[in-house]
Amino acid sequence: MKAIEMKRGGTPLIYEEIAKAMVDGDGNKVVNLVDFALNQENRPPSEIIKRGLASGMDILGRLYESGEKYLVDLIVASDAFKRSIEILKPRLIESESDAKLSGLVILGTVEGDIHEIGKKLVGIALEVAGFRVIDLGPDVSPDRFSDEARNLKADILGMSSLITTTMINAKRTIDKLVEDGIRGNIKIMVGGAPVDELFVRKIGGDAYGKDAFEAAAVAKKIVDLSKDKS
Ligand code: B12
Repeated sequence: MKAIEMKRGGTPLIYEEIAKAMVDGDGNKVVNLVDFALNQENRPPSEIIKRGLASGMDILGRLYESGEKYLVDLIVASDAFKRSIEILKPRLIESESDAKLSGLVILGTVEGDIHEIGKKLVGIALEVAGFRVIDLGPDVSPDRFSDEARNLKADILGMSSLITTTMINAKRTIDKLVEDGIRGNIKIMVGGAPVDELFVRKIGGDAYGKDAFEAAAVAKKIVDLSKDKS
């Protein structure tokens, strides 16, 4: 592959090329460009995610909303995103990992919602920050969240919701933790595109994170706060 030139002003074109290949639905090209950016150009994995993959997915999401792209385009892009994460993950953890264990986080997408790319990125960012992460996957019921939280004695529960109508299942999960008597033992973070700080506060959560990198910073903060209290 030819060396990737720099845009005027020094912005590497490779990120735009990754985003464009996502939008064009060329999954193999996305994966090849990610591999090239990482291994030939030594670009930081976090930048490849933010400025390439997530940026492409954002553009695609808007085109889907306006009817110019279809569900099948989202599926192709999601598959390329997930394959790219597999390439980037070992390097992210090796280059940026914080050696000491910060605590145990269980993560999942709320009931009724199958979106999981954002959650996977949050999981990686938390591992990089030194947390042990157990990912329960998508479409997790309040009962299962509560059972796992109790059995695993998790420090933090992270819930993701990408669909407006399923956001309420984050509240149902918190209610279930209260009902099971374990709400006081665990900190709760909620995120996902339609979620905001106000919503998290209203449903009785502890923290909101706007993206994977903020999620890791916030997780460290709430774990430290709970340690200070004990
Ligand atoms: C990719 C995608 C899909 C893929 C998902 C593949 C997968 N395995 O994940 C597929 C094609 C399967 C899909 C299906 C559907 N989708 Co869709 N999808 C998207 C799209 C384009 C991108 C989502 C994404 O991956 N973004 C990239 C990641 C990196 O960003 P992110 O998810 O926002 O995550 C970041 C932050 O939010 C945050 N975060 C996320 N989770 C958490 C958790 C915690 C604890 C914290 C702190 C932070 C955090 O950090 C993440 C990383 O930085 C969005 C549009 C959009 N712009 O969001 C629509 C979108 C979410 N989908 C939508 C819809 C409607 C659907 C379907 C119902 C469509 C249908 N008719 O079948 C189905 C869902 C069925 C179901 N029951 O779940 C709507 C939701 C509308 C709404 N507000 O309710 C959206 C907004 C598109 C739209 N505008 O119409 N989708």
